[in-house]
Amino acid sequence: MLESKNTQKKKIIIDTDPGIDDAMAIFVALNSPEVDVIGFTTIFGNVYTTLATRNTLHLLEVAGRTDIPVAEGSLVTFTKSTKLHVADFVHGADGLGNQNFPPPKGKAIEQSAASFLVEQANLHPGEVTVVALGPLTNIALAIELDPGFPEKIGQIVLLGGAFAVNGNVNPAAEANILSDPDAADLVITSGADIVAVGLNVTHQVIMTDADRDKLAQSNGKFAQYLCKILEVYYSYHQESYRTKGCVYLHDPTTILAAVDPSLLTYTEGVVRVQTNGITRGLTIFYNTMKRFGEVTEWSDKPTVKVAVTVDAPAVLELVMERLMNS
Ligand SMILES: [Ca+2]
Repeated sequence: MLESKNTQKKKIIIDTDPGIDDAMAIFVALNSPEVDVIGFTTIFGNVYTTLATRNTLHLLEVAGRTDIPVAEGSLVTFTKSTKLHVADFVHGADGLGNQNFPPPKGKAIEQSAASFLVEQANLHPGEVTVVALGPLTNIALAIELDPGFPEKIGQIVLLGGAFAVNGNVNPAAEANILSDPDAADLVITSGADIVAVGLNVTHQVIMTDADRDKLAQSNGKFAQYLCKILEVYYSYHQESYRTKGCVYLHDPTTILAAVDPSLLTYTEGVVRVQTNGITRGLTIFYNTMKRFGEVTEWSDKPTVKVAVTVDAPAVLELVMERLMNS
């Protein structure tokens, strides 16, 4: 009976690098009745991949959802580079606010992230949404493993890019894209049904100190857990953005774009990613209006949807509700 109910829900796989706002996004997803989280894949980004795996397993133990498989992703970029950007100054050395949680009891499955993604896309063609909250390496590897993956996957909702705004690692680049621009360009031009949620949108969704107080006062287990790890994330924002008492909700906004796409509006066009030079990681959107006189690097590439506006109060309200009623 539960089985038949679940088939009505959107199946999602979360590709993640936890990460404090990843933790928040994972909890929101697990407490969203509209979706059925059928698996996790892990990737470097906020932390190295092995720590991302450990943190994902840990978060599933906190949530009491060790039934969901976790497949470990690539340890290196798509071009096999081991020179990775990790963001311990944003999330703490352990990725989860320097809380030194005990190691998880669970283990990742004996299957790579790319192979798991391909397997699930073949099992449920057109029905699986991948929500990519980190660099796009695993998705690019899935496409390399099975060139039919873009057609078989239902949708890829990705957190990445900075469309007509500055990046968050440097003026050009957003962190997830800069961490593996080659993978990002391959995925975004693959022809898959793609929704890109960039900084232009996620910077509008802000959690304040007052919201954090509400979490602390609620009895929700996710809210209580997050209050333990959020301090590092608030400190980073205060230092980097010269703001006081507020943080951006990048990953939770992206999860909710998969849960309820009507929370955002979108435009459609071709996106290319700069893979070298001082603007490495830059995402350039072409709205396809102008017919250029010459063939460009954007010509004949498939279009993607790019989020342009967000109902920020509604997103925040949903995040709060799902963390507090847990
Ligand atoms: Ca993330």
